[in-house]
Amino acid sequence: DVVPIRRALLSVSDKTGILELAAALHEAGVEIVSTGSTAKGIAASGVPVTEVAAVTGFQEALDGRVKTLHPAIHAGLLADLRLEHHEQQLADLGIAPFELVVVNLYPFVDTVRSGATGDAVVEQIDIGGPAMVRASAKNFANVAIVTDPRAYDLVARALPAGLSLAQRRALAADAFAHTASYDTAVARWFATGSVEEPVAAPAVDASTPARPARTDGASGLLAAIGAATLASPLRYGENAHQQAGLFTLPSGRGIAQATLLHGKEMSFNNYVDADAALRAAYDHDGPAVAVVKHAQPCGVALAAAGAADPIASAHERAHACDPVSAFGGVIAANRTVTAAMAATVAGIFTEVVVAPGFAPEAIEILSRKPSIRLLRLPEGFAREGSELRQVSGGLLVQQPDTFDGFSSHTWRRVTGSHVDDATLADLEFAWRAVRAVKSNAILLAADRASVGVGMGQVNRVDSCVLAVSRAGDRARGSVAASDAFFPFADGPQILIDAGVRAIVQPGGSKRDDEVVAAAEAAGVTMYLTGERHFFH
Ligand code: 93A
Repeated sequence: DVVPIRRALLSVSDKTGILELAAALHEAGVEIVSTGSTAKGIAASGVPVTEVAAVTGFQEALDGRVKTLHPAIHAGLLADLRLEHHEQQLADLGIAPFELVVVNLYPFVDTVRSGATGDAVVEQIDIGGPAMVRASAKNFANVAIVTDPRAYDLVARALPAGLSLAQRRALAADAFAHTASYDTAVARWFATGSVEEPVAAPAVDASTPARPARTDGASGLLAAIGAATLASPLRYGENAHQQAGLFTLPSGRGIAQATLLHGKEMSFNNYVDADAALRAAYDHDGPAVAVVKHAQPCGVALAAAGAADPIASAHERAHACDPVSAFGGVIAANRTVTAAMAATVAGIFTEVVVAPGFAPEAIEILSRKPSIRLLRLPEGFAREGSELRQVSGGLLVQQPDTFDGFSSHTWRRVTGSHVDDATLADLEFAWRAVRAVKSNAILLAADRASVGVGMGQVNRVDSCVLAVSRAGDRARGSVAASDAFFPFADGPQILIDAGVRAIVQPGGSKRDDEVVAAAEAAGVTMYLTGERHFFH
């Protein structure tokens, strides 16, 4: 899949590194075609170069507005040489293909920032450059497109063999991102007279992490944020009067990179909720679904054992946890959405379904609903290696809660008798599921599905009351997980009174004795994990 480079087109405004690259290309026997001042520079450095005008037979015209906009150039960029008739037509036209294109665009943003106005700015709107970039990127099967001088090294090192398909594809992604952000700046200038983004990327000083040893991942993220680009201005933020935008990280493989297969554009709140749902669904290895409202899981479930359609089963069980709250919710699945799951979802008012994939019938069923958004995750979906929260005047950065001590083998049983394997599995499920719930979090589970969730309360008693009331009759015989210790016995007492059989919690409260005694008195089995899962 390596395409050997024989002919390269070089046309750059930012001349950084271009002479070194030209020299390396020449040394590898590559023919160099180039525009005006780029060609002049290369020729002056003693490297042979063919002027674009010699290829097109057409002199640069209209003060350079028309240089490379010519079939003799663009057919050479767009010919798909995997197709015999393309190869034949190119030969008939007497046009040679390019295998490498190096272009960066007129410095539009810098020109605006320098204080230029009116025609001087308009003249800096590059037309031929983006056309070459986009043509070559589209034709990544045959052409390597380089828009960033930092990638010259990669090209030079690949000579004389050329670049692999995967490399060309990655370069094409960068190229389209480059032209997209360029046009975003142009559009913004036309609309507002400025190129500055309405939602500023956080100003970050990544150079001096306070505790380098603990913030390695964090400084990587901070550096990445510096390179974050405005992927799309959102219609508005949390509310209609708030401006907002989605910025993507160059290395991101998350919700921000997901593909909208169907439905209206994603809103700010949709992104927040979908991410929260993924956090919950993707914490489980088996087929799992989470239903989220206002960034809180109102149902998390694994498939029932032996279910014919596991992900449909997981969804049904997650939905059943709290059907009232699930109305207008966001659903995340950690497996491909099947037709059976889609058929159930179609009957429930749902804002977003996000999943690693959708069966064709599932798309057909769900796309009959115009407003539901279907989002496919990028391949290799992963949450960021660091989490970040803005505070006034700064940023808080932490490692995500990826603690993996979920096995009951590491827990300490402090009351009751040994429970059976099914109950242990429920406790392990609940202890895992509760960490996607905002603190104070209490989650009741039965048969590896949540049956009542008490979330986001400012005291643990209210979370217990909420979980129990949401579970209703299902509280009896269920198991409970608490994201942090019980400061008093009043919380667990509510669970016990509702008929909860077993409780898992971190322990570590000053009044653990009282908490344990309440469980002991009721014959409820209690496990201490020694680790908590705050999530605020
Ligand atoms: O004025 S353009 O929009 N028309 C063109 O046909 C064209 N071809 C290349 N701008 C065009 N370019 C741009 O010229 C490239 O994107 C690059 O930024 C610049 C390089 O010109 P030079 O080699 O003369 O410095």
